Amino acid sequence: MVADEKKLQPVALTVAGFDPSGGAGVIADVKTFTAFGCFATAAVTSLTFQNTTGVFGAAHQTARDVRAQVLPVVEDFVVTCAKTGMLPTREVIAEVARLFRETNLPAPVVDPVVRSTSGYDLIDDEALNALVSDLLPLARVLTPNIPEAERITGVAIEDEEGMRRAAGVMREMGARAVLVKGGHLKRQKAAEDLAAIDILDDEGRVRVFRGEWIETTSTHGTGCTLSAAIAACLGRGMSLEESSEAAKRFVTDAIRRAPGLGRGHGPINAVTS
Ligand code: PXL
Repeated sequence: MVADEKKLQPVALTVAGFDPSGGAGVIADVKTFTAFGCFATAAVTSLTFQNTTGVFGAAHQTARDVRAQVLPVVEDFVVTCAKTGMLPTREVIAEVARLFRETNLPAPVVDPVVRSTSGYDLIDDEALNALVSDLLPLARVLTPNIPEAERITGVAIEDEEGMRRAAGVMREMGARAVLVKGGHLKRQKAAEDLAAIDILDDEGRVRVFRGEWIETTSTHGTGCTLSAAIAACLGRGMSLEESSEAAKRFVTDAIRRAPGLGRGHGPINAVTS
């Protein structure tokens, strides 16, 4: 019985940055994979130096070292679901795209991480271009927030209509599916009840998710947690639509249960109660 359960446990892989303060990156991903019953594996693309008040620097890993982390895992385990987070350089992105093309890794949830909540650029312009050309076509779904969607598409987003338009543009750029997260809308435009809206365009099928808006500064790691939760749910056999809905609920609960740590943008609590 126990052996059977273990055999059935999906293996999840994250390829992302490391946040020593635990709120974002691979620590958030591993907690989230675990909360959804997946066995967590991780490859680190960048060691960041940060806490809730800011990002103070980063030691990006080489493409070779990222490959050297991922390959042994893929050669030994059948990875059921995967996500990418912070991919800091063009070289790392090209290598990660090669790994997804050349191995039996499943199509990843791609979180196009560009900038930290505190305003630190986690990747450079060249890397963003590579992300669009190399990784966007391989993704099961791309999960940009509003600033990321604006930077990728050049579309200025001020409302739900703008989010739909940007999602459509990213689909035209070759993405199979796009989930545009509306969490930044309220801060940008003080729009009443638009803030907790996310829009999913899955191969042209558009769905709007409306979640409760929680007024808080504890939002560090929400993007990492959401994309990891979507990957985990896909790994458990749920559809992308079901996965997105369950992931949004998980993030909303995690924000509500934030531990209240730190003096800046505090972490959320990505665990099941
Ligand atoms: O939330 C974006 C993000 C992703 N990955 C890592 C981060 C951050 C933000 O700080 O540190 C490692």
